[in-house]
Amino acid sequence: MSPEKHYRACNLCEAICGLEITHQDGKVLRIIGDKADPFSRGHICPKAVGLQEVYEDPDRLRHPLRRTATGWEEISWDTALDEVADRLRQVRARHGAHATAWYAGNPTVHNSGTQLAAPGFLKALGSRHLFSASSVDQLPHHFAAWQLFGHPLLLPVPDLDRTDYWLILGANPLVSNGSLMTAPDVGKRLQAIGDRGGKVVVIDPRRTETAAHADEHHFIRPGTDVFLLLAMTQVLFAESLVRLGRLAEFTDGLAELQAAVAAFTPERAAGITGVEAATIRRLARELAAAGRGVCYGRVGVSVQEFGGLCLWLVSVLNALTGHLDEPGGYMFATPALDLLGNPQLYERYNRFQSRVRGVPEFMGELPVACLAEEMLTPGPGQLRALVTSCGNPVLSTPNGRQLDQALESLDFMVSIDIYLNETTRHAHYILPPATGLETAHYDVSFHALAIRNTARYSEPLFAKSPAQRYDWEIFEGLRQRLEADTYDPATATPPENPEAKVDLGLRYGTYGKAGLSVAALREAPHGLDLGPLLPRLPQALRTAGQRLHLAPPLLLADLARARKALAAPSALADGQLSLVSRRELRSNNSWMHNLPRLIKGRPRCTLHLHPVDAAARHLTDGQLVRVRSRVGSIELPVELSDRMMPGVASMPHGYGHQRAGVRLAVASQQAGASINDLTDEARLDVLTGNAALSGVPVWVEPVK
Ligand SMILES: Nc1nc2c(c(=O)[nH]1)N[C@H]1C(S)=C(S)[C@@H](COP(=O)(O)OP(=O)(O)OC[C@H]3O[C@@H](n4cnc5c(=O)[nH]c(N)nc54)[C@H](O)[C@@H]3O)O[C@H]1N2
Ligand SMILES: Nc1nc2c(c(=O)[nH]1)N[C@H]1C(S)=C(S)[C@@H](COP(=O)(O)OP(=O)(O)OC[C@H]3O[C@@H](n4cnc5c(=O)[nH]c(N)nc54)[C@H](O)[C@@H]3O)O[C@H]1N2
Ligand code: SF4
Ligand SMILES: [Mo]
Repeated sequence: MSPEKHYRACNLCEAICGLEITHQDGKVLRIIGDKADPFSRGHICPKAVGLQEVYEDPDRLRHPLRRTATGWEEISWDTALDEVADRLRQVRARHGAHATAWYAGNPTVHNSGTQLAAPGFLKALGSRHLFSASSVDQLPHHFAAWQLFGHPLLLPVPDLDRTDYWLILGANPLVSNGSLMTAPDVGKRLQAIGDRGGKVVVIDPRRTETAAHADEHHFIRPGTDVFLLLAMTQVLFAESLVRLGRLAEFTDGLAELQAAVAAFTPERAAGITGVEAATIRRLARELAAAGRGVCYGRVGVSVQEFGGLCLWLVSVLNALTGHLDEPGGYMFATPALDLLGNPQLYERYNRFQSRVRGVPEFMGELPVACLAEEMLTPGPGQLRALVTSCGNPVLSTPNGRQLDQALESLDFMVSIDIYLNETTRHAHYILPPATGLETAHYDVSFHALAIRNTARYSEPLFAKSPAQRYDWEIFEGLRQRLEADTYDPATATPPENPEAKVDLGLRYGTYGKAGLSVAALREAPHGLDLGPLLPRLPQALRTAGQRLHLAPPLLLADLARARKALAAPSALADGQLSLVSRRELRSNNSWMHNLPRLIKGRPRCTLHLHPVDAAARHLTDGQLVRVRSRVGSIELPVELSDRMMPGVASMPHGYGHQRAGVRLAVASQQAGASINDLTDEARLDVLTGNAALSGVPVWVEPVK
């Protein structure tokens, strides 16, 4: 056969770039950006080749594995699904449905098969012990959205292409390619802000790649953004800069908000944040004065002790300056497939608490920072089994070593995953789905978070082998077996293909009347542009009476913690540094380090340290150091960088592959160390349940 071209969306990160893949006889010849994709306009990043590398990776699992006394053995799908379902039933019979936990990792939302089929399986599983990567990531965004707008999935995004002022806190979109903001080619869009005379300001304890392309950058002490945001809010009131505009008609809580922030002045914020009072004041004035402006915060302000307050204040600042729900401001997408469901009041909060620490449930989930203790603490209700899907919590959640040990203590564990890695090595069974180029895909989540309204459907490029199963077939196979007392593959109904759900969602969605469906998207292989973001308030609000709540009681109450922290800042002990994470362009969380073309080059798992902090410890560039925290210690080389704020150290997350039993030939050679052997499961944003991964107090010393 001669070479052919295939068009699909890259599902490796939130930017959902269109790809043009040239292939021949089942082999990928070339991957470039799809210039005809109206959204990504030909942009891709180096990770796009990862799709080919995952497809070809000899370490990627293609058959179900069963653990035996002497090692792993390949078994058939029917045997695997039967035995896994039997084991899950046994745990349920002996210890009850809640004795089995579920952990869903990040690729869940990059994978419509899993996203749409896992809920049916979870219903059949019947456990309330549901955990996910959300509680080491964006739970504070959901919490704030629920409190302000009435639904955790009503997440506003910066309207990048029309803004003239972009204030960024704790995000590095030039490297991450954007998060909770689907915007392929952030670089060009950021450049365009400058070209039209606008301004970009970055607040980050590191002078990041994004900061290097911004007009202004300010260091901030990790975990203190809440005081900067409170002070900016205070300034807006004190200087009569509040302009609610159109929102005034349906907004509540302005007076309560004003009273609540009154004491948080820029002068008080300056001491704790390290950002000068005059700068804080000026930033508030600039945001207020911007014709089209937006304040945006992401992982850095979410994974900290005041994540919920930070994300609330980000929306508050946009609302008070007239930028919420306005072009160029903080807007809501109008997705073709809307996950919000029926318009009942959202009440999934604190319906139950975790057994050991008593932390409230939110969105049907418990904080993953509590997962290990629920396994290790004996007593009624102790977790006995675990199902993981698309996740590597041993490397991605706080105090990963503790979880590593806890997994060994389980009666049963099954992982739905494509690799034998740091987490799945503890499983009794691994069920590997077909993935990436072998699957059909619709970005259920990311079209809803995109800075333009768009829709795109991807067909599989290569057929999966007959020996493989799709993720949705695995979930449906387990669901049927758990639901039926006797399961007979001969008479069972065939599993429902998620394509039918996508199609239904599209046809009943906003653009359904105009003919949008899976069939229509198949006719548009480069994706459809459905236009710029449109104002959606108050109609989109899910609060009682469709009111916008600027001063929700749960958040106002949480300010007590901030007041306490301001009165008695938790200073670092003598010699301690504050540890934060960073991302790198050629890596993706923990799971793309086995791909030769991406991992090649000099080792990237290094500790960045300001020269002043290095000198104080007599450290030279490249030297091996030991980093210690309350929970553990790791070793890695140090890299001096004046891009770091003095007193702050940074390293990437997702490394630490040199562990017995992993089957990652390439990653094991560039193993690195895991930052989450240092992060502390006790550090939590107690309001939202999100782990406080940022600002971990650590000691750094030379390895003798
Ligand atoms: N200290 C620190 N910790 C962090 C972060 C940080 O910044 N600092 N970031 C946090 C964030 S934002 C996140 S999202 C989490 C991520 O945490 P996790 O989601 O737990 O970790 P990932 O590394 O994304 O693991 C993805 C897993 O999915 C598997 N996988 C890949 N594709 C597929 C597929 O198609 N199907 C299936 N079934 N499996 C697949 C991979 O093999 C891998 O095991 O980490 C968090 N942890
Ligand atoms: N190349 C690549 N792309 C990715 C990923 C990846 O691993 N690699 N992961 C994907 C995932 S799962 C996600 S969630 C997104 C995340 O996307 P982003 O939110 O853009 O994440 P980061 O690049 O980690 O940027 C977070 C920034 O916060 C800063 N920071 C840390 N602590 C604080 C603090 O207390 N205050 C402030 N103001 N800043 C702080 C860090 O220095 C860092 O620069 O990226 C996604 N895209
Ligand atoms: S930016 Fe994200 S979506 Fe685009 S090519 Fe890179 S990994 Fe894929
Ligand atoms: Mo994430």
